[in-house]
Amino acid sequence: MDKSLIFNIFGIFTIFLQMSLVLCDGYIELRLHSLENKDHLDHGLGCCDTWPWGVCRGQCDSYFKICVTDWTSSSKPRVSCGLGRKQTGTYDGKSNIQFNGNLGNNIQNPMRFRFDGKLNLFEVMVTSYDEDTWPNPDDLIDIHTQIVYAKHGQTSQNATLQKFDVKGRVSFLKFDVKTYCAQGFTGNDCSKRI
Ligand SMILES: [Ca+2]
Ligand SMILES: [Ca+2]
Repeated sequence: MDKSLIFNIFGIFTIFLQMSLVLCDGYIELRLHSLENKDHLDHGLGCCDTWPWGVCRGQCDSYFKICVTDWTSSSKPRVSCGLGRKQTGTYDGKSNIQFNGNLGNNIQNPMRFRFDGKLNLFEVMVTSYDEDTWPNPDDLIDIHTQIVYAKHGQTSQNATLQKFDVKGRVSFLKFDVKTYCAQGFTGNDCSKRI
């Protein structure tokens, strides 16, 4: 067989493979705004910490685990964190927090998660804990979960901001989410190449 023909076939196959691997491409941007846990409670409705004589210390040492899961395909397990997971630093002695641009552990706020398939529906789950000193295990404070219908913008600047105020068992978490196409992609589902 002619060598150039083989190269052409190989080239076409490679391009086809690349196209079939990346059909859509974009980002989820998640910004934490504030946490309100007025009574400094943990998930069992007790104090996060108590002094040795049994009196509530009055604050939690809060940190957060963030888990983003694609719900577009029902075959995927719930809360697989397939789109990404992160853990913030600890806010020592703080139960009520106004988040700034730095969440600790080298995590910027807003956080950015990449998706590379059709994304219609996803779950944002934020679990908060009270950090304790060894040998005491950390206490679960709350679980905030929100299903989000994606509204893809073409860029971060023109994406629709979706604001949420999610009530957990003992606290409220405010955050917002937007989704948009990666550079080089466009369309309602970020599947068209520019
Ligand atoms: Ca504790
Ligand atoms: Ca603690």
